Amino acid sequence: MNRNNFYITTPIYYPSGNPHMGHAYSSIFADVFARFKRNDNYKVHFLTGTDEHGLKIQKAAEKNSSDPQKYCDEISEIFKDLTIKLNLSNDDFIRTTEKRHHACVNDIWNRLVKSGDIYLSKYKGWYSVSDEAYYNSDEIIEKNGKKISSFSGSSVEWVEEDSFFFKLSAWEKKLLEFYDKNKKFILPISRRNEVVNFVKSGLKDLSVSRTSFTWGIKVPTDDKHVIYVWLDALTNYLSALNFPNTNDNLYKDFWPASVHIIGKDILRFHAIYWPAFLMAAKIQPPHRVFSHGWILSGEEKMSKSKGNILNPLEVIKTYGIDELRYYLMKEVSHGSDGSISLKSLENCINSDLANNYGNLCQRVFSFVKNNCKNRVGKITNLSSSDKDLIEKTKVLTKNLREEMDNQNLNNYIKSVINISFLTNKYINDEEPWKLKKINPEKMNNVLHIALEQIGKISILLNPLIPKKSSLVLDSLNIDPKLRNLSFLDGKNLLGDKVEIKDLNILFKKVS
Ligand code: ME8
Repeated sequence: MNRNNFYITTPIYYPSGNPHMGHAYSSIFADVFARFKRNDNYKVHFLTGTDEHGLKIQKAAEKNSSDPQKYCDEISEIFKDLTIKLNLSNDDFIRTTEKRHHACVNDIWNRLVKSGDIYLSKYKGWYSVSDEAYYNSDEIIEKNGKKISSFSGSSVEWVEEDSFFFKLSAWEKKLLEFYDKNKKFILPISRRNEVVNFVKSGLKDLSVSRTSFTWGIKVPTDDKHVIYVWLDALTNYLSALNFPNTNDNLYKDFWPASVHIIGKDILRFHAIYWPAFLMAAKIQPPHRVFSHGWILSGEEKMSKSKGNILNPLEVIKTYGIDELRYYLMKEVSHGSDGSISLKSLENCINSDLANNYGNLCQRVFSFVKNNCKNRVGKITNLSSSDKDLIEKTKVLTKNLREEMDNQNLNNYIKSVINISFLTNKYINDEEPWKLKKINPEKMNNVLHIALEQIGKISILLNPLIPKKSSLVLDSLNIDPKLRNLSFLDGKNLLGDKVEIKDLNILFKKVS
């Protein structure tokens, strides 16, 4: 893969109910990086989709008295619609019931058989349908007379059935070597440590087929078995690149994936099983798995089964999509869990969007309209306060690429909002309204610098608030082709003379 290509994925969602804020969070988080890289002139492929096989989906379909395929067709549409409502810039939406995916899963299965990593035996142990996960006995506790997983809190059932196994235990040492060589394969570091310790404590072989239900991809050589849904689901990242056709441009351009964005509940699958499957199949593992925390409502994970859901579509209707996107990305610290509430959403909209960035844009645009007929001339010279603002902006933008390369979105947002704050302060200090009479040349310089700052801030905020930032960039008359991050390398965004268009109010304060 070319260094200027970037392949990013979200988890593919279970179509087992309506999308909730956790889904919105995972998707928007990935979308921000896809957009940032596109703005930095990378060739980007951004994938999302639905994970449609397994017992969990079969049961959800039965509960709705529906055939699983019909059920998935309906719910998958709802998730597809979510990508539009969230303004995701995904290049593809994969469904694991598609033909291209079946072909890919079959190929991976055959590779694992060929490498000698699969054998037939019998599974006896605990299984959680809601997590689609096997658990060891020491991971099971009892609560209110029910057996549950101590890891996820989901209820488990005892399963005994014929099953093919993947020789995961044989990959223990190779996985540890792989983690050691690729220090940033799992981020944040706390999650990496968790995984390394888990692998060091010993891996058991993994059951990779089920015989007690039928909704899945059949094992190519034994149709009594369906392939374990996680082996099936993880493979979506390859089938979307037309694997096994390794001559396909998508595969050549984008594999290995730059980063899989996932929630911490599915870290084991991505950071242990997936690289082991791939190494066994003689395919390079991805560069990174980034595991974000959970969105909490109070102290609990927000999820359908817990009934504590803030509906993203309702929030979008009331507050707006850019507002929700910004809030989720700003408020939840990305490696850890975060609580969300309508109150803190409103505070965030008011403080960062309405009072800071929105106010900066509004005051400068309306001043230039009312006092300069929307035109600002060339900068004639720079005062010490102009230089100070430019220098501070340079310092704050210096590490932004690196922050984004490490998924440090919180630091990124902090720096950008700080630039906006400093620019507002610069306007307060320079008082262009007083300069109009006493020093129009200086007023022109101040406004030019303020517009340049607004342009840069808008491009930097674009991955987070694509709609509103584009309105500002349109009003600044910046050609869409030039809305990239080359100013980080010292280039100016605006020409010598600037002609702007009127800008309507961007963010209304909420109370
Ligand atoms: O796990 N906060 O699908 P899924 C943050 N099909 N993230 C949350 C969340 C919350 N409250 N609730 C869910 C699956 N998520 C599999 C993925 S990938 C090959 C297969 C996140 O619909 C969760 O962590 O249950 C996961 O990353 C994503 O939403 C999809 O969850």
